[in-house]
Amino acid sequence: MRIELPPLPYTFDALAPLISAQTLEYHYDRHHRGYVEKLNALIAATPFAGMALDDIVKTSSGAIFNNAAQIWNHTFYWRSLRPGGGCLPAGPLAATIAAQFGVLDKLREEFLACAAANFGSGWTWLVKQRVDDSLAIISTANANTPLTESTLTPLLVVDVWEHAYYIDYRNARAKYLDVFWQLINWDFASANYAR
Ligand code: MN3
Repeated sequence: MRIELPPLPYTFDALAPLISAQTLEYHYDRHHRGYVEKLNALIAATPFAGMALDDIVKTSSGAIFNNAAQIWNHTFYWRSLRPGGGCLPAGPLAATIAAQFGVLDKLREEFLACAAANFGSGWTWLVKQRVDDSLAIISTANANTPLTESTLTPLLVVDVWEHAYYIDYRNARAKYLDVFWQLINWDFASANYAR
């Protein structure tokens, strides 16, 4: 059983002009697909062949982990974005944001500061801490992912690897982070929180 590349949930030009079709084409069709192809080559004839992607991420290390986690993280990232943005946190997530941060702009400020400070290549996540349903903002390096932490439920993620923004914004990560925030799929995050 091959690990499959999940379909992009929208067209390459759906996030333009904030994130260009060229960026999405490279990011999805080359980077994301590349991790899938590498993983399938790496796991052939190993005990990981035939395992579900989540289980590979949770039980592997080294190159197999890096490629498997990058597949999972990218699939989660595409779903964290929504063409046109335009929705807001809802339900229990909205209530927890209000209780913990007061206004959404305060969460924005803290999230974007964490993402800006994520040194090198990595991911910045909004997560639910299962112990008390509180929110936390965490950065992970390289392919690392909260999927491996049984105490955390990921809600949304921004990819801060340079390949996510270099075509559109060169080295200006802050400009990319600003457009990321405009495109967040809060319906996805709210559903993850309520789970
Ligand atoms: Mn990426």
